Amino acid sequence: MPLADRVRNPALKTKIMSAEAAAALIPAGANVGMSGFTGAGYPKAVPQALAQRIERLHAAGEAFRIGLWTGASTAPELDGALAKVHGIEMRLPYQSDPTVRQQINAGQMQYTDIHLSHVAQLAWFGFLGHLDVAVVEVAGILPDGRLIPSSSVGNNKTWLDQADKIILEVNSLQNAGLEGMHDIYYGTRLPPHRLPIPLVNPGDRIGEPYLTCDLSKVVAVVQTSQPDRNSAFAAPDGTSQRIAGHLIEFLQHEVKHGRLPADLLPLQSGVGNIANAVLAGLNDGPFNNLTAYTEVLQDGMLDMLRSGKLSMASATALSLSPEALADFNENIDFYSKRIVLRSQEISNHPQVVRRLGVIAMNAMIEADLYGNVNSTHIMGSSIMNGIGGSGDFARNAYLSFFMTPSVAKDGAISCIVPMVSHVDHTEHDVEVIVTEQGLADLRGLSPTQRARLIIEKCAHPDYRPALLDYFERAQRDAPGKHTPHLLGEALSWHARYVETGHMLPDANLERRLRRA
Ligand code: 0RQ
Repeated sequence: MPLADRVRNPALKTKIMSAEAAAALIPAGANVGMSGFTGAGYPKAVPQALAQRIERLHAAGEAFRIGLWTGASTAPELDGALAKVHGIEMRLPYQSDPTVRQQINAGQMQYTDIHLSHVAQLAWFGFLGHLDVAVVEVAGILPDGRLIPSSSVGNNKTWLDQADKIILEVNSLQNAGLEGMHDIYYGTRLPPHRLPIPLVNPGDRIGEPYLTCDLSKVVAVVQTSQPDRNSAFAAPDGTSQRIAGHLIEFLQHEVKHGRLPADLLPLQSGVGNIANAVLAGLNDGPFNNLTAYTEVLQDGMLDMLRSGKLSMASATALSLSPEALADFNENIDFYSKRIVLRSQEISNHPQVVRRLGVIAMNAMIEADLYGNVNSTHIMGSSIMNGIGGSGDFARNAYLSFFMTPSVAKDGAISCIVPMVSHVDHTEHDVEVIVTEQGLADLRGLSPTQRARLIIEKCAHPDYRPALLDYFERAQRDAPGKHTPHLLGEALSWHARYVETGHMLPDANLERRLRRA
């Protein structure tokens, strides 16, 4: 559809202006709710124009920063551009941008890392502050003013409902065939008036294909024609393939023992290399007629839809490489019958995740001997990305996997440690831990039973003796024998890395460090 035909509402046509003019409508100190989820469907022109404006104002000695709220991560044109000019005061609920990360960890930017399903409710109750402006990318505007959502939905419904002013970016490069793929549920009520969400199968449509907003709040319509981030995925490496192999073998074992149906249960998969390797493994694996109830639909899921292994996928965003996007655009009629894109409060809703019995598969930074998982922090104090949707799914899933290579930084750090340096998922939410070494099924086990299994199955052989040594001494010397810890020593694993650059797998380390 040509650019001019994307804005079909006469009143909104009169609001068409340049990105610069639209960016000038955002006041200093505003909280701005922007679209965007895992590099899909984020506004491209207005944030860059805003960044240029901020740069000019800063050069003239004027203070100008905003609160930036999104669905999840965005891209260099949004997070990157605004961070580079020091234009973000507060960021929420998720990020994965190197400049944003650096400024958060330097204490120059506030960051509120939130379960993605919680954001809409927090905004509705005003806990995040007042939302001044929404900047939302759409694929088109219908004659009656309804909005065709773009390649992600995220929190757009909430931002459009809550903001005082709305700026729409109409991106003509988004496939016109996206129309009809979305399901926007307007039935959410606030407590105590909530009703069950009427979604019982991953592919159910319970809402409408369009976003709506109060048209009198729209202050600008900006036309763009720019692609999403579309990062390429690295081909699965040996480590990821081994992790995927353990996981798929375990699923087969569960089917054999009648604990999972032959077509499994709806899948949730995080993003990244390991997740993609698992999906590639499932695509070549023995299971058929699978479904997905997930947050992000990446290349691996598209492959499974094409091969017929996956019959239906529900998500809130697409996150595709350039090759996968080309395939998606070419075959959009095929995919639009098999993909439903929803608001993130529904794609990640605890009620629905529990009802469907989702199989959650997420990556982590480290796990400890008792099954607590750190997904967000490096060495306990520096943020990597954020909890994202991992908690929404892990806590409520039928089966919750956390996966990591057994070591990081070329073997200098063990990803299995005595005590995690930061806890995102507690021992109560983590059911299966997988590394390339093996898989530990922790269900029904006590803390000490878990510790033995995690060391035996998941730890790298270089670190196994030191972990076992710690565990045995903790069992002997800890005051409590339920979750035995030597508190003074537990986190010294991380301190050792900071001091020595290597998390020495040697139980005599302390003595040696004292001698050095
Ligand atoms: O560092 O970037 O300097 O090389 O952490 O690790 O191995 O590249 O793994 O990209 O799959 O990310 C948990 C961060 C894994 C991600 C996490 C270092 C490592 C590297 C990244 P470098 P990898 P991945 C749905 C689900 C939370 C959100 C979530 C994530 C960097 O999966 O953000 O699950 N999850 N969402 O070297 C020190 C360790 C380390 C370590 C890894 N033990 N100690 N550094 N690293 N382990 C999707 C959404 O919610 C949108």
